Amino acid sequence: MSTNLTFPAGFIWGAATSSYQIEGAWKDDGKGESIWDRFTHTPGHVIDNSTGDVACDHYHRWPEDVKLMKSIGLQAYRFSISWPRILPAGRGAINQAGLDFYSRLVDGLLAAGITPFVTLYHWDLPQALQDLGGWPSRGTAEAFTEYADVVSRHLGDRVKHWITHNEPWCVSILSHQLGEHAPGWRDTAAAVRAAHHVLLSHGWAVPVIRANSAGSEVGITLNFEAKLAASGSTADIRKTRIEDGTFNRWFADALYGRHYPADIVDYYSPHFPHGFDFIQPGDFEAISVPTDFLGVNYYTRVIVRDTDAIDNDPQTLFPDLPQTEMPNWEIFPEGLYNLLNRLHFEYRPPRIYITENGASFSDGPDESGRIADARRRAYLESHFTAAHDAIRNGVPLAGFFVWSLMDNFEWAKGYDQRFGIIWVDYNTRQRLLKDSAIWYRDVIAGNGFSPRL
Ligand code: GCO
Repeated sequence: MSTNLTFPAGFIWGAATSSYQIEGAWKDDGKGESIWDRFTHTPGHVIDNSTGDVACDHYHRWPEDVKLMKSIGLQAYRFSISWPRILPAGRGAINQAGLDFYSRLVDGLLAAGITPFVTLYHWDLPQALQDLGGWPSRGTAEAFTEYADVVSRHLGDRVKHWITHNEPWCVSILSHQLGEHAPGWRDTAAAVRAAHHVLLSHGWAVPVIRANSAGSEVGITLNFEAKLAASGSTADIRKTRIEDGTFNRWFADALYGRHYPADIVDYYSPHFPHGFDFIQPGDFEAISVPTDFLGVNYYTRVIVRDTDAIDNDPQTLFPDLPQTEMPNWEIFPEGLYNLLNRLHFEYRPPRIYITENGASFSDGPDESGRIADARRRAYLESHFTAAHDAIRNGVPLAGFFVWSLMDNFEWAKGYDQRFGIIWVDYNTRQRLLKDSAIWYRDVIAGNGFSPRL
């Protein structure tokens, strides 16, 4: 028997994108260079050496994109602002054309009845600030606060939902320790400093945004992965705890007033022979400023095995687990349920939005132009169900943003991975609704759905 899953009244259904992944127009109308422009223009960083120079050309096609959002019935749209479009040199002179672009977009969304959720930083740091040291340097946190001030002063009358940062783990560890994202560093100490300054800049920006945007909600988006030890061995369990700590707890603990977790401070300390001297008095108070919501990005689970431990026994083998087309991204909706409960019970954010969840599947148009992406629909359905279960369990989940509104530039994976509920033809830039978008339209209209069992 299929049960109708109805969400609470007022639950917000949306979709998400980010500036560098969709806008293109990388040097139009006075925009400055970003670290992603520099990174993609340097061969070897992106799987197919593609760039976001044109991407989905959303910068020019946004009116059509807003129409598509309206046709799906989206209630909210999460997008990010390109910092170097607003402040080409990172600080100082304002590029009015950049502000005007976002101002028109916000007006267009509001006219279509779509609530804008603005992310201030989704990774496209002005290259000029990178040249001064980037996130490992404290000055970047000051610059971010000025940037947040400029944007919220200009859009704050109409934008009432603000996300300071998207995924500080990616900004810091993935980009500065693992070298996979811009600026491509491999320096653990720099990565930990970057993480601190990203969090600090969040803390400094929140009161500034509040002052400029009366009655607004302000929060931050973290990415979480479910981490599971591959076996009951001491080595695997220890490694899993460290992965959970560096990925999940480091950020949430600091934001919710617990400073950094002691076990991970120990873990990082060999990289800081002179101590964590980049942490200054007052920093943790700033970082743990109360916020209105926590944004949660969730995609997958990671099974952790300590391959360095020589005597790592016993070994447990997992059967083939269902995956999306992102290499090794398992489909694990229970992880979302567990995560939402964990966040609610451990950190008590007043409200949670899932600011990203979705799946990469490459299904494209058949001869009639139909895109039968049944696997994406099934992925979303299972994760919506997990979200519904969490709400029933008391989690204050207030909205769900599907990643992504449209196929786009998937960072180091280039255009190979398609996360959109809208298909983008990268030759013509034509857009087509996939079946998942049509199904999502019905979910939104009915504020729920009947799961296919
Ligand atoms: C992230 C980003 C998105 C990605 C998405 C799929 O989580 O990496 O917020 O920009 O495109 O997550 O990988």
